[in-house]
Amino acid sequence: MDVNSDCFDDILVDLRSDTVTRPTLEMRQAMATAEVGDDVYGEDPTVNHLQQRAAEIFGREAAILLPTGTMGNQVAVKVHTSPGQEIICEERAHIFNYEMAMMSRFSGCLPRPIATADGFLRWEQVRRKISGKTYYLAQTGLISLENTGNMWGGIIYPQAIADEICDHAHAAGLPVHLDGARIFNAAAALSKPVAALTAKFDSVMFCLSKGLGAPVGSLLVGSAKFIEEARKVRKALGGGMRQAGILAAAGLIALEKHPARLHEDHANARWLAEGLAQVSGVQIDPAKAPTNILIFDIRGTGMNSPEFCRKLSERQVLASGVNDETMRFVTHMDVDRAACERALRAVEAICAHAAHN
Ligand code: TLP
Repeated sequence: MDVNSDCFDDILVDLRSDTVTRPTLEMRQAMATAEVGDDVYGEDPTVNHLQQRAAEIFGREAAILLPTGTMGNQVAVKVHTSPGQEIICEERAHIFNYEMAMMSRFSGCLPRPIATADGFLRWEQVRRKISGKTYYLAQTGLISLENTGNMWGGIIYPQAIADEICDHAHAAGLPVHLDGARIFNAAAALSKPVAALTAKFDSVMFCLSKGLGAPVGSLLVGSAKFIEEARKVRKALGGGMRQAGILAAAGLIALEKHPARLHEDHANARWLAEGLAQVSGVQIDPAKAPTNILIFDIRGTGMNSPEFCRKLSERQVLASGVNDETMRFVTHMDVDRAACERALRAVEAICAHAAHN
């Protein structure tokens, strides 16, 4: 029996997130036979191998495995900042909206979000939000960017804009962190190595558990000194795992093999976006969805997102609403073109039905 099969396989199309993928048979076999040790002692050979490969691929001195992207981002925030500082990020950033206010709770920092028209911070906007050196102002401690931009529809930072922010920030003595949960999607779409996209950042977090399809795991990469500090903070957060080689074994397959297939998810997303753009009441610009995430407006359908999701689920399609008026579809390893076709037919049907009522 295929260990991945379950009773929903034939009917359910799950577009809620690329986090929903289940490990492949190859991953499960690698997990079963992984060499392990106690990683809190630094003795898990499979974890060490994964960390070394991540550091090599990103052209960095060191890397550390963490259970989640959230922990990776928050460990980076803690290492880069001191309590009472501010962190500049974009208004829809994951680090600001979906990480349980941990910048404040754990690092004692105040987020300083900036609204943008297109999801990309520009140096000029950032510059204006950097605190003056007056003694009574909370000082800026960190700038954080996100690539791809999740809630902006998987958009890819133009390299020159990201580089300019990093260069000026460094000149001002400020570190820049990258939430690169889906940086491999950006790299695949641009046919560029992740190292080239991320070279100027002080630290990069990326996820194995999104488009790369691993069951668990994110890595933080940076200088040896930064990662040494990150190891202490990870432990403080309860993220010191023991025989984590079981997870790293699946992660290694995700890291080495799965970047090469991300273009399939992008082609499926583009195909879906083009289909959705034809549906009356749905608004999406396929040209603005370069990777695997589609964010689209459903106001014209007369339905709100909970209703839209409910009607889709009645047709065996799972999706999530970003807010009342906006939906998100995410393509991934476990949805092929046929599944995307089923999802599009479901959208067409519920919208046609809504239009008649
Ligand atoms: N994103 C999840 C949800 O939390 C929204 C998703 O389904 O997209 N950075 C970015 C850009 C992310 O999209 C996510 C997860 C994270 C960080 C956090 O990763 P995890 O879920 O591993 O903590």
